[in-house]
Amino acid sequence: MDALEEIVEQARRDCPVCPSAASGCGKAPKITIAGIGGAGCNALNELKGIESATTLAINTDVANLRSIDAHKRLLLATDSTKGLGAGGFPEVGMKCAESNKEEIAKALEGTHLLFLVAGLGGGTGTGAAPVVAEIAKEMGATVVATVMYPFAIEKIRREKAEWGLDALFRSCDTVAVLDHNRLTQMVPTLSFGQAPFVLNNIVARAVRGISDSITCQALVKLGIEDVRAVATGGGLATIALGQGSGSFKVEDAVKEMFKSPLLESSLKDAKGALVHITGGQAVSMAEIQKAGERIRKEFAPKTAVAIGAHTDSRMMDKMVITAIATGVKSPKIKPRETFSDAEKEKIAMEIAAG
Ligand SMILES: Nc1nc2c(ncn2[C@@H]2O[C@H](COP(=O)(O)OP(=O)(O)OP(=O)(O)O)[C@@H](O)[C@H]2O)c(=O)[nH]1
Ligand SMILES: [Mg+2]
Repeated sequence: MDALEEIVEQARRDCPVCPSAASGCGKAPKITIAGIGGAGCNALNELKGIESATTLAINTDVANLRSIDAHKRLLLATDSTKGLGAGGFPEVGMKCAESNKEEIAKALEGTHLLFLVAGLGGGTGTGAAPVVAEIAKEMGATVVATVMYPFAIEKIRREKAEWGLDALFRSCDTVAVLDHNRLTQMVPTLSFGQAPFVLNNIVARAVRGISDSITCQALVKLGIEDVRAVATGGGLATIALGQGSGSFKVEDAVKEMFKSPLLESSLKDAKGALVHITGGQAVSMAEIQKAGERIRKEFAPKTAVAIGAHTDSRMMDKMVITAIATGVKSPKIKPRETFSDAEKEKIAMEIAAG
């Protein structure tokens, strides 16, 4: 073994799971990941132990908040909701957020980049997320919403989801949509009950990957300004994952990623992409570079691609890629105008009728 090989061996042995764990994240930009409503807060439980961002659980439902492991928890309390949730009414969720603007602003203080996570179709996530986004934008943060879209059979929820999307497109830089229907198309064996947990996990992986790449001593570090450049005016986005191991890990991981956007859309036409590559101990820097080159080649030449990478010693020979692709087009998501009073009334009556 020559000198270089010996140093490489030693690095392999001593390399911590996340280099940031040993070095600390220093004076990094402040990233907040806010879960809003039941689904958004549940997704935060998948981010236990995260150091690169502050997790903030926001809900009108005190019982759900108690079950969430987050750095900060904020109850949107009003006299009418009494900590029992917004009952499926986005307008109630919106009012609760508006009545607690100061508390929300305080919880977001100093944030440069905000990831909002919510399930659309209920009252709190749908109604409060756009208000939280507006507050963060006023404070100068870049806001990326990652939202989960209801199943086709949940007709009333979908109408509310469209209402929420419309508001989010107005208030956020980027709105990444993950569609429950698309997931169950991609994995037909998945049950109705399992799908939400899978999406929570995917959202958590994607935001954690980007966050770790910005604030930690990543193998390939993402600059906050690169992330902001891709996210600003990003419009409709989605998330995709790919993985591989063995001799063709790079080819397999990249191929899977481009095949697997969690919203019916083509990643190749994306305006921008925030990509995070995680490689196990046995994955070489050359393989990570090769993956980066391949990813850039697969996207259209105009796509602005920002790539970060980490080593995870628990993964050995495996490579996992997560991407948030912005500026995509989807036949399913056509943000509509805000509902008229008559439409809101119609929806309220349909909900009351069950
Ligand atoms: N992906 C995912 N979706 C969920 C989860 N929980 C609920 N959902 C879906 O997300 C949408 C919104 O539900 P919730 O988040 O429970 O609603 P909420 O925002 O808390 O609103 P209220 O309960 O009315 O105050 C619905 O379509 C649910 O089916 C979850 O843990 N993960
Ligand atoms: Mg709820």
